[in-house]
Amino acid sequence: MDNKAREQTLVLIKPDALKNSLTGYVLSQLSQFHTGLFFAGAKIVHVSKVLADEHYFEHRGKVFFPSLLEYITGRIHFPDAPVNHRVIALVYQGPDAVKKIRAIAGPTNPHNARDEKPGCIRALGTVVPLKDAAGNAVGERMDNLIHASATNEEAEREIKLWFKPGDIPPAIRAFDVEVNDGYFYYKDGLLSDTYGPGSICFLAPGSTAWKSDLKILRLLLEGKPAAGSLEAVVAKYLINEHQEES
Ligand code: FUP
Repeated sequence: MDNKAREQTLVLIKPDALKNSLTGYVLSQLSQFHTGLFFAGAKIVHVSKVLADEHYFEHRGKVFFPSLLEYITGRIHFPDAPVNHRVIALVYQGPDAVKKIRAIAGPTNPHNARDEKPGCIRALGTVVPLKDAAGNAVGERMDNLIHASATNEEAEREIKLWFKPGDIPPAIRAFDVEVNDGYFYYKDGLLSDTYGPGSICFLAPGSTAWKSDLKILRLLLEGKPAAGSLEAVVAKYLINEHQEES
């Protein structure tokens, strides 16, 4: 397979799409028949706050950020049903995967989507005004049904954030992997290569990991700066390991 054919993109079917029973519609819109792309990976994910924060890290500090995290973790649409705090994460693969899926998803803001591209998926979303304690409008949250990677670089970062290599069949993996030869433990935001009470072993010798993750972990163990955060590496290993308090 050449590099073009290996192109991958991440799609998240968000909690508002799940609540409104739009999963079938989204999958149909994105199907191989319409896009020429095929599934490389799929999983149901209980979105932890750490995973949400890493996924949307470029929006940290913006007025809508806290509400965006509440939304993607499912707390907005299922306030009384933690069992429904989940999204469907998908990897699509094939030539121009990023561009094709973004085109079908449509503009970020559902109001713009309706004006500029009626019929796109996000045209069925909604925009919710955000207010401060005094009731003044301070921004808006866009409930736009699906996430779709915006560039190939973002697709690589996002796929490696949501998926372990083992979630994707070896023959269709697009990013380098390595068989790990060390122990990596995590506890309270700290990384270690030795076990301590309460720490979680998230990678053991013999398991296959993204090469770039192992590079980050080895540098962090040596106390050196790395190309990514510990949380961004660990978050995927903790996916579906426990249910967070709502
Ligand atoms: P996109 O790549 O289309 O998902 O768009 P952005 O990265 O710009 O935004 C990420 C998410 O933040 C989108 F789902 C929409 C949301 N957002 C808001 O809720 N309010 C804003 O003012 C801007 C973005």
